[in-house]
Amino acid sequence: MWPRLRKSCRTWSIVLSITLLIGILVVWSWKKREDENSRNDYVSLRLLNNQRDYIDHKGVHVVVGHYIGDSVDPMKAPNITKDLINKNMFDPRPFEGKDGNPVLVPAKDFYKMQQLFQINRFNLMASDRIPLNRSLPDVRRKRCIMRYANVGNLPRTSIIIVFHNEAWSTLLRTVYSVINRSPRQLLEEIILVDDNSDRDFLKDTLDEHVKNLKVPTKVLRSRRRIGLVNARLLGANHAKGEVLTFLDAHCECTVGWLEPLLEAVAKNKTRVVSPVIDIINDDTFSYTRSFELHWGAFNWDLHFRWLTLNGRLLKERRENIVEPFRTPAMAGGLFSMNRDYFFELGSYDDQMKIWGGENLELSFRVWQCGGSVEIAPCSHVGHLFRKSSPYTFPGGVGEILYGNLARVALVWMDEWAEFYFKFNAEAARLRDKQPIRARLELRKKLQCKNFEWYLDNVWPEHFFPKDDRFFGRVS
Ligand SMILES: [Mn+2]
Repeated sequence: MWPRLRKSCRTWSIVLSITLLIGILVVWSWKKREDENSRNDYVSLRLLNNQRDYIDHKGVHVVVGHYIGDSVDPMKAPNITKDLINKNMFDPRPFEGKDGNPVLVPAKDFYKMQQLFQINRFNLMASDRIPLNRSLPDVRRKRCIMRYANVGNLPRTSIIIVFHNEAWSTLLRTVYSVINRSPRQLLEEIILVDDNSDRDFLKDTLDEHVKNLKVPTKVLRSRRRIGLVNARLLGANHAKGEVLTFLDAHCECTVGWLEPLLEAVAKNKTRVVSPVIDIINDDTFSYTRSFELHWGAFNWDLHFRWLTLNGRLLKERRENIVEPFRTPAMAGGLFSMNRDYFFELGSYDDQMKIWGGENLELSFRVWQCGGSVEIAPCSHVGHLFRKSSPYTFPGGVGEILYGNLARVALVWMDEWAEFYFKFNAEAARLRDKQPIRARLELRKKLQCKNFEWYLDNVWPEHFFPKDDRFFGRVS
C-alpha cells in the first residue's frame, strides 16, 4: 500500500508542477500581450485623428499629420444656424478634462454633440465643458527639469496668437495655459490677432475678458480676411518683446514649455526653436505626450511630414535627450524667434495667402540664410489636431495652397523647383502668376546659400533626386 501511495504522490507532484509551469506560461504570455497592447495603444493614440503612419519604400517611418483636409463652410453643414454659431456655449464643470483626461459627454447629449462638432471640426461640446485653467500632466523628463531649473536671466517674449472664428474655450484655454504655466517675468505681453472673425463672442466680450488677465493682453483686428501670414505680421509689428513666440489658437502649454525655447534663442539669435507638439484629441480633448524623436521634413509634394530620426541621428539624440536638435523643417504653428532676427531675415512672405506653405518658406529661408531650425525636446505644448479644416479658403483651397507652395519652390528650391512642378500640375499652372521679385532680391541681399547646400548639409537623408541618385525606370 505504501509504495502505491508514494507512486501516486509522485504522479500528483508531476501533474502539479506541469500545471504550475503552464500557469506561469499563461500569465507570462498574457502579460506580454498586455504590454504589447499598451504599446500599440500608445502608438495609435499618438497617431489619432488626422495622423497616419506608414513605412515608406526606403524603410523610413513616416507620420502624416497636421495638414489640410477638405474645407467646408460650417454654415453649409446641416442644422447649423447663424444663431447657433454665434452662441458661446462655454459651460465648464470643475473636474472635466482634469490632468488632460478625456471628457465623456453624457449619452443624452450625443445628437447635440455631433451637431456642434461641425462648427469647428472638433468636439465643441467637450471643449466647452473643460475649465479654462484645467490641469495638465507634467510630461517632462527628470533630466529636463534639472537642465532648466536655474536658467538665469532670459529674454522676455511676446506671445502672438492668430485666430479666425476660433471657439471661445479653445482660444482662451490657450491664453490661460500660457499665463498659468510660464514664469511671469518672461512674458512681455500676449497679442491676439483676429483675422476677421464674425462670431459675436469674439468681439466686445473678448475685449472685456482680456482686460482682467494677469498678463497684458491686447486684441488686434483685421477688418478683412488677411490670412495667417499677414495676421502674424500684424502681431509681430506690434510686439515689444525681445523674442516672438507664435502659437496656434487651440494649444495648451505644459509646465516648463517656455524656458527651453527662450534659452536657445537667447544663446544665439539665429536659432528658431519649436516645442515638441503633443496631441490634444479632437473628440475627447485628452492630452497625449508625443514622441520626441521625430523631426520635421517634407515630401515631393512639399507637404510637411514628421519623420522618425534614423540611425546616426537617433543615436545622437538618445545620448543627449535635453538639448534642442536641428530639424530640416518646422511644422510652423508653434515657435520662438528673436524679433530683430525675424525682421532682418525678411519676416514672412506677405504674398502668401490664407494658410499653407509658410512653414517651409521660413524653414528654407532660415537654413539657407545662415540660421538654424530646431526642436527643444524639453518643451512640450499640446495642439488640437483635426481631421479636416474648419476654415474657408476664399478662392479655393488648391489655388491658395498651391500658389503658396509655387512661391516656396520658385524662390528657394533652384533646379528642384522644376522637379516639384513636374509632379504638381496645379502648382505648375500657378507658377507664372507669382510676383516673386522682392523675395528673390531678399535672398540675394542676405547672400543665402542654394538649395543643394540645404539638401547636402541640413537633410542629407532627403529623398530628392541628385547626381548620385537615380529615379524612374532603369532599362
Ligand atoms: Mn492648428
